[in-house]
Amino acid sequence: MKNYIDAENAKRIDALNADYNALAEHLDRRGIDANAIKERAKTFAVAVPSWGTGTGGTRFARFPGEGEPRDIFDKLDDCGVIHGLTRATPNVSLHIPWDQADPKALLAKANEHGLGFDAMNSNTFQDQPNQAHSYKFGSLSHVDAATRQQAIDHNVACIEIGQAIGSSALTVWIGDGSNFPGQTHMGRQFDRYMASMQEIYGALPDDWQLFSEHKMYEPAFYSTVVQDWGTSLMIAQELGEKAKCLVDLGHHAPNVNIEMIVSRLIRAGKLGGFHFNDSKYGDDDLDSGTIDPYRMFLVWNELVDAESPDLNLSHMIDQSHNVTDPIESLMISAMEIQRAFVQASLVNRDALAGYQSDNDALMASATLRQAFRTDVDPILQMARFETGGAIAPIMTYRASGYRAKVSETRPKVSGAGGGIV
Ligand SMILES: [Mn+2]
Repeated sequence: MKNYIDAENAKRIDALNADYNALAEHLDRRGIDANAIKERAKTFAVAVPSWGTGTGGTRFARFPGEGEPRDIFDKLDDCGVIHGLTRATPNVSLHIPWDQADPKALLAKANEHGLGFDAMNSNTFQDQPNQAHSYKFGSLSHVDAATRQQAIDHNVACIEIGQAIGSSALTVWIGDGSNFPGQTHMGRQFDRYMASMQEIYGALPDDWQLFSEHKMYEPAFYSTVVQDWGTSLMIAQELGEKAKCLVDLGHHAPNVNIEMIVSRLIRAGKLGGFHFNDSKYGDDDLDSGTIDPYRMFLVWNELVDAESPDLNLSHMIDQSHNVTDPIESLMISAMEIQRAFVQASLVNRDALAGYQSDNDALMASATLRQAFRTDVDPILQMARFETGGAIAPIMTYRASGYRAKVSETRPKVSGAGGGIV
């Protein structure tokens, strides 16, 4: 890939230098040092979900793409391409049992691409072949103790695998809930969930974090055990210091003020991280920044505002790619999330605070929009160029013919997809 990066960058570097200098001059007039922002851009990292490298599906069908990864090792190869081109995705988030493999082999493959491992994800929302107890009616909150124990044991096993590969967090998302009023006793169901989570928390190493991920609905359409950030906060507070809340941008009702949820969780000291994606109607799992980039900017505005050594967040992408090449979608998404981070870094916070004190709503809002409207492409491109990445990742990827090459050794995989969590 390096040869393609060099060749494609050579075509674009003169234009980039001109664009970068023009932007630097513009930012200088606003009192902003472009080089300092560029160095900040280089510190950005978002983890790629292993499951995102394959084509996802809807509730109705999955249409496999060419050269899809056959196993976790192919997925790590694809993640290596994404990071190599964007320099923004140094870590991979694994899903167990989808990515079950010998930890030594996982580490060796990750090292080959200079990748590390982010949060581990447990899976108790579907049954595996030969599983003793079914999750049809729930997992960690199931009425049957043996089923709950099986789900607890699986989460503990995820921690053990994670320890062997250098991960330090476990994300728990469950599909438990109910489809009909009266189907479950909501209070007792939550009690059972908390008791199970206490067991998992007890197995957590000292330097690990446990992320509770809420989701409003689906697959349980009437009631969901961990349905919103209030419940998630309750869980994190009851479990203890190592438990935090994970916010998946798609797991809210349309128009919910997610940036305000972020602000509240920061205040409570309980924000742990994000699953980035975008949506129009529900948990659409569309590419980050494709529907409402301003909302993502406003989320990042809160994060940049609250930046401190104590706020150490896990950023992950969580998307389902149904009609695009997953590598391209993941690259675009990583760059769009990075863009929001950089734009939020341009907000004149002293001016904003002044407008807020003066109740000048118009200028306060305009201050945010000025940062959001700034075209920071040259900063993102230069940050990539200077760290060995591609000025234009998508065009470089296409020029490399990577997908066609891997298609020769990876047969089409049909059947059920997964990964909308
Ligand atoms: Mn998620």
